[in-house]
Amino acid sequence: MKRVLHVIMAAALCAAVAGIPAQAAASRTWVVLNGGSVKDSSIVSNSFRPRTIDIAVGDTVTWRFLAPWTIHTVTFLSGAQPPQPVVQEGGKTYHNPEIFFPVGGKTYDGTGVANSGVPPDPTKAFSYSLTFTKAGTFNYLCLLHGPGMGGTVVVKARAAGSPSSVRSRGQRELAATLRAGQKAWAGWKAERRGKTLVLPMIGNTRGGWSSLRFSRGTVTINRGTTVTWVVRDPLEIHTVTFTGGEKPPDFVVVEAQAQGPPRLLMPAKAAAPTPVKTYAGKGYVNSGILFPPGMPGNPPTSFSLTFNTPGRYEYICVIHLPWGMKGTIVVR
Ligand SMILES: [Cu+2]
Repeated sequence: MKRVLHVIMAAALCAAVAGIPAQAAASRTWVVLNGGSVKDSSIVSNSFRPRTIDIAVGDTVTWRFLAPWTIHTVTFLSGAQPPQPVVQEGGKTYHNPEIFFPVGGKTYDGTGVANSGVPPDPTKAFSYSLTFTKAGTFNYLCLLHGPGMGGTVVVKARAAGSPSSVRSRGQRELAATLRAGQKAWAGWKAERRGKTLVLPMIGNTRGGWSSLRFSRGTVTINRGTTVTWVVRDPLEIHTVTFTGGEKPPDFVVVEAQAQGPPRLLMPAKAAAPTPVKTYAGKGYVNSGILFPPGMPGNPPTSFSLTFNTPGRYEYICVIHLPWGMKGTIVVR
């Protein structure tokens, strides 16, 4: 009996000792790629790569926001509702500071909000790190592109993979994401419906990519044609804006405050539609913000203009001008 007890105790001791290296292993840092684009920014990754990672309690995840123009957030809401995109103040519209500025500390235990905020200088690389102190499965999203742009961190007693293999998996997944977007974009076509030409703006949640272009090259139409731009991308908002020679409005205007963080104005000029149905090259004409299909409240997803006057008309998306989102309509 005594002997049996010794064997059991020895086995228990072995198990305990075997458990020690896992618990005492140095905590590790895992990298997740945030955003990224092809060279001319025509296709962007609106995804986290890898989308799901397994880590151990005490490990850190670093999200690398790939420069330039990775305007995303990494946000753990712990079940809370995402903040509204804009707030009204004194008759003006502001981008919600709860989205744009960081919230929370350096660790996350599955409770409260942890938000990276938007990179303060989107021309430069940026990173955000969180150390996970409790086991669990934690979902996060980009507050600007979510919930279609989301990811999961699975925190266990120990992690199966290695940071280097996860890092190369992220790079492979990002490359595949951009290739899928390029392939879809290569097959893009305008759609003719009688006297209307439809220009779809495309993207794909499952694929994790968006196209930031209006058309493949110049679109040539006969006078009397109506062009309809329509957002079919579940991840992005856009505008169709003919500036008529004016300086394009910014989508985010930083207003410094005497104290605290700056306010981020969304100028009405950029966001609001102009009540114009035809275009002949004069004046400022704007679709206002066009939204992905099927959003709550059914905000506009498309915009139409009829062109009766021959000419060459250039337009932009005021949101994605830094990515080179411009188009040209030639009317004959
Ligand atoms: Cu756009």
